[in-house]
Amino acid sequence: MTGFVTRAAALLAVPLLLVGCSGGGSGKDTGSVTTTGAADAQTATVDMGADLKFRPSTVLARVGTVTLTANNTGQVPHDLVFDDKALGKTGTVDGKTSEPLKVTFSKAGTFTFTCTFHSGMAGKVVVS
Ligand SMILES: [Cu+2]
Repeated sequence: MTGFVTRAAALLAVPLLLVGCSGGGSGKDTGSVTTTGAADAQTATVDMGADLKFRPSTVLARVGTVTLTANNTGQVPHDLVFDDKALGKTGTVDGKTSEPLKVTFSKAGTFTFTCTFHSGMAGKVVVS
């Protein structure tokens, strides 16, 4: 009577490598810029032009405070409004003017913004 029951431990090794590589597709993508300056005094400029796009459409930032300069290079008014209202928004930025928007990011994540004047005019701040 030598009954050995061997139970193989099921090793569920399923590496899920989700490689986030969004290779284009969106016509709104106009590249990225990385903020400069100390964490609590980062700066970056986002242009808003006649093509109704934010340029660049992605700002790479660190946790901290960023002064985003919304710079209207065109003639028609734009604004920059975060979807998360707590992050803030500019007023109307008339043609050939700019307005600074100071935003504090307390955690990492992707924070999207739009122009309320132009449907589809959008960008994001990626905080790491
Ligand atoms: Cu606009």
